[in-house]
Amino acid sequence: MEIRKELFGYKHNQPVYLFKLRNDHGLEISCINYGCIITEILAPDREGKLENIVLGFDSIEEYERHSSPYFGAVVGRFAGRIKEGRFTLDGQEYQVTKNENQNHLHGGNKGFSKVLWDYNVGEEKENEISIEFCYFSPNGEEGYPGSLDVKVIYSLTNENELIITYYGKSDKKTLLNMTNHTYFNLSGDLKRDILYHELTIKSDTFIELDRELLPTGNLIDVTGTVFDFRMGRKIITGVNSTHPQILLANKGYDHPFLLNTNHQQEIILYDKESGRKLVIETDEPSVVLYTGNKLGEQRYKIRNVNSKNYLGLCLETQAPPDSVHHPHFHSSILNENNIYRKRTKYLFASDK
Ligand code: FUC
Repeated sequence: MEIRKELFGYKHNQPVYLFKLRNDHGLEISCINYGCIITEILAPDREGKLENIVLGFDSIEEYERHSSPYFGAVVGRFAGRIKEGRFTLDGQEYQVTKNENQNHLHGGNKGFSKVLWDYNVGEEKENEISIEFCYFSPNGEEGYPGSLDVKVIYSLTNENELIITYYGKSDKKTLLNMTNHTYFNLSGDLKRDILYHELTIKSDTFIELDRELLPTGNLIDVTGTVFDFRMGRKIITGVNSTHPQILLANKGYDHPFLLNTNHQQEIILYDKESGRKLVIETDEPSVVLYTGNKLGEQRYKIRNVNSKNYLGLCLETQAPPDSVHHPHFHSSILNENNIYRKRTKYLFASDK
């Protein structure tokens, strides 16, 4: 197994590095220390052919120009939306950046996804290589309370797993809810869109959204709806439906699902044509499924392919959005000097 480091570009005259983690089977994860962005994942199809299965760019300029889809980035401090960017902790009111109309989204203007992180190549273990990214977020950054230290570790194993571990610690009570915003497309080198990908999610319940894509607070039973992924379902069956929740999210999914189990193959994405299969296990309480319903709004190239809706889909393992306004949701409050630790594992398999 090996890690290679290359210069990727410059941000404010500071070098941005590209790290390529490769295991003995040729599986390769590329990431940069700007936003901890995963730029490329080369994974085998059923014949063993390695092709890229994520949306990403080859230059820092493109990531800056097209930042709104958050390709491959770690988002935080808070993944998802906070209504009006306002919340109260211990009687103290806080206003965080309103960067999507009147609401807060994915940590604000820069958040964690548009800043440079420090990096360390992890100690090599027998079956695993890793890269660690660290960031210090000062008290008040984007309006959030507390000086916060965060660390994100990407580990690649010889079992074709990527393990993402997130750590955080704040000197003041705050909110923390990080995720990775990779868009997967298992067809390989973006040959097709994701509409015929089949997705399984072990979830009985999803969170209803309003027109601004904020949770209404209602938890809805998936039974008998296009939100029932328990037995597997092709994305197109939902996108083509007239379910009001699908129409409101720009003809697609952009919804949090509460997970029934943890660490038990709770999410499986499968592309029949290539045979690629992605199996996700997490300790997070929910996953936001976003099917790229807005990727066609602007015209640009993603590695020679025109951006368009449904070119990739995100499986954002995280706690539910806007939880500060819904006491029955899993809380994302991090107490002073407590340790935040979350872990999600992605297995790149095939149906062979
Ligand atoms: C997801 C969605 C959003 C959004 C963004 C890029 O997490 O919830 O609606 O547009 O990604």
